[in-house]
Amino acid sequence: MENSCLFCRIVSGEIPATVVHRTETTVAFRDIDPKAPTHVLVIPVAHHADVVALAADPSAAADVLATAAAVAEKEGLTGGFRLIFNTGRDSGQEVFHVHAHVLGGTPLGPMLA
Ligand code: IU
Repeated sequence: MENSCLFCRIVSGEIPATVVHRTETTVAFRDIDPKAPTHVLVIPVAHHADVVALAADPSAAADVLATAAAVAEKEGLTGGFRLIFNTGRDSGQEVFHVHAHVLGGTPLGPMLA
């Protein structure tokens, strides 16, 4: 838990979020500025700045992926979905507590259009 980290404060419940799924090691909540009909962020409870740091914690990484899959099922994304980890400056990453964006609910088109 890092007090200055917004997503750590969502994990602790100090900052409200619309949580759609929670496990012992992960939390999934709706993005406040959704880019698709379903736009959920999946985060590990443990603070890791980005996916490079998450990769050093294979158990947490696997849990994030399993929660993303559970969210897609719960949200009824039977047509598929997109999973994005923005990582570092060039990606536009804004929040430095790793999060997987689960996007779906409509055909999303080519990723880099
Ligand atoms: P990024 O991958 O770091 O660029 O994405 C950060 C996301 O976090 C972005 O889609 C924001 O809309 C979202 N978000 C949020 O859901 N709740 C917040 O309080 C803040 C950002 I700040």
